[in-house]
Amino acid sequence: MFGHRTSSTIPNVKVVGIGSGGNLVINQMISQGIKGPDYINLDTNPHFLSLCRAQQKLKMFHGGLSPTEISQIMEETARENKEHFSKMFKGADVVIIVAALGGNVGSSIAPIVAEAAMEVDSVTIAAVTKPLTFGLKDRLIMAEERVAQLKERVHTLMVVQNDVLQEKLGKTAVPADIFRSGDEMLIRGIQSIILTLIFEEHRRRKNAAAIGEIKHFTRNYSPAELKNFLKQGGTAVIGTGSASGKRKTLEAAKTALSHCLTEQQNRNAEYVILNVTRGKESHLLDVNTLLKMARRAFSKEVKIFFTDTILDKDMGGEVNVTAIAGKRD
Ligand SMILES: Nc1nc2c(ncn2[C@@H]2O[C@H](COP(=O)(O)OP(=O)(O)OP(=O)(O)O)[C@@H](O)[C@H]2O)c(=O)[nH]1
Ligand SMILES: [Mg+2]
Repeated sequence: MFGHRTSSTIPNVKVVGIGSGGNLVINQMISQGIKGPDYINLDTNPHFLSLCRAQQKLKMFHGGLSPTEISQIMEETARENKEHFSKMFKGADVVIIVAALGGNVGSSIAPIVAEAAMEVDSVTIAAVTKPLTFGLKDRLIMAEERVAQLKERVHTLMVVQNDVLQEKLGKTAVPADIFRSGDEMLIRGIQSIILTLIFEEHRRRKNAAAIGEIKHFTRNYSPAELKNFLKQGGTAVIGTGSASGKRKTLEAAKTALSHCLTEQQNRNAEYVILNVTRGKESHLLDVNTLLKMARRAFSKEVKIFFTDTILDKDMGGEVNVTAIAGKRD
């Protein structure tokens, strides 16, 4: 089912953070207790790396260089280190590369790390943020170039656009709010993929409690099928919503789906990963209504990978819904 592994093996997922933004996301995922994948921190700053939390850390050297030199040198160094990256990914069924584009480290190294992951035949996903436009046009142009490079070098590319988040959060939002919201989006998107890919197997082995507990799947749900969609090559957008109160699941789903729809190109999504996470005390009410809502948003034919997860951590009465809408290019 998953590469060379047998169908009874839980797929190996590796999530690698590159640069400050990417590694902050990894550290938060670890702090939030998101179990399942192997985490890797990759950066050039030894002090920053010493504060990072993954089991595996990889330091790339650069020192005493001017900002204009850094990007090029870093790319060259990354290329020289490609073998290390490949070794790091050996045996991974899925590699998820996380970076905030617009700086030097993540932007320069991520495309080469992606090449390494593709070469070891892992399903390769990049989950990145694009910087805010204001005042920093150069950063945005550079980030656009890196997005284009990544698109050529990964199977599935997920881009969170900080500009879109800024519009949603309104005028009073400061950059820190936008970054926090972007990080949260990446975290929830990656978590949904992990849950959907590996929970079925955990559930079958009756050790789902290692990560949480899963309640429902849609009929014909198959992690292998999701892996195929992710491998077919394309783009995906992430939408998130949270709500409490009477119609919380539907409200949270509406917000998550409508965020996906603001990204026009995904109106014709071929698949949607729809994940509900909630505390023990919340009840998931109407799965069919939820699925209908997703079909109405996209199309009748859209393939929905639905998971409903009860997490150990106390979520109070709140429900989170994450939607990832993807399509081939
Ligand atoms: N998602 C996220 N983005 C951030 C954060 N802080 C800054 N950014 C944005 O991410 C871009 C890249 O910043 P970093 O992640 O620090 O870049 P880097 O890859 O570490 O490279 P350096 O230029 O060496 O710092 C910046 O231009 C900001 O737009 C954050 O906390 N989270
Ligand atoms: Mg940095």
